[in-house]
Amino acid sequence: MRRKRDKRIHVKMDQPGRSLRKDVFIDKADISGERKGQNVDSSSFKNIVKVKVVLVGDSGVGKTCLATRFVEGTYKSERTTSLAVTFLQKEVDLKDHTILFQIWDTAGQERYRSLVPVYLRGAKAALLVYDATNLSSFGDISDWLKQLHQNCPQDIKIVLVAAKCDLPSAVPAVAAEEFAKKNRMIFMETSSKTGFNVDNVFTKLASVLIIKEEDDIKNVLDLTNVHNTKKKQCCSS
Ligand SMILES: Nc1nc2c(ncn2[C@@H]2O[C@H](COP(=O)(O)OP(=O)(O)OP(=O)(O)O)[C@@H](O)[C@H]2O)c(=O)[nH]1
Ligand SMILES: [Mg+2]
Repeated sequence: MRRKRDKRIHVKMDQPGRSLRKDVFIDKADISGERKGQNVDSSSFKNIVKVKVVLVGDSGVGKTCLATRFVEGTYKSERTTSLAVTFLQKEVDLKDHTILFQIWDTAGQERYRSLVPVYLRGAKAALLVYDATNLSSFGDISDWLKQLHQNCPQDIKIVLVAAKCDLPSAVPAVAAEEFAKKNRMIFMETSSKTGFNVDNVFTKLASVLIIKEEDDIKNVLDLTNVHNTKKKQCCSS
């Protein structure tokens, strides 16, 4: 029987990116880009877009449950506080693209805060998570947003995620929606317990990222065309 591959990697606090467990699965070729073009049947060619997505928010808001529900389709109600950061990955197919989400699930505990900026570097997307049953976790999202803007690329795509929406809410959804709109974020309510909207968060993110990818390609093509036209004009005169 084939062994199921573990998609999770625990990363040592002071050495981000280093795998601690020998038996964990990490497709290094995915990360280095070596896999591109391999085993690809030209009739089913998909444009692979790799996206580093970071999960941030206070401790206990439900980041790990969200990532685990999305990647493994499971939910555990026992509390396990994350240590530093955990790495998971999953592909999402959308139109003629495959988005490879490389998920960095950060620890929300105060003692890991100084490490968070290291993990945010190069993130193309972020899930800013608060606990809908906990008003103070919503109060802290401005600080998390500041961290994201200080450490991530300017054009990062952010989803404000209300977690634990299967429980009675202490945060009015309209307030969260307003905050998201003001700060150019997408807002989504989720429950990792029931699975409500969890996949949709990533599908929505994938569609926004594909639009951006297509715009970027179009801009490069436009620039190349302008350059070639100028060159032709120059040579013909
Ligand atoms: N009812 C309900 N409880 C949830 C849900 N998601 C998470 N929880 C509970 O909240 C606890 C904390 O969730 P975690 O995902 O570990 O929180 P975290 O944000 O990763 O916390 P840190 O790792 O400390 O940063 C879980 O053990 C669950 O008991 C949800 O959708 N519904
Ligand atoms: Mg966690």
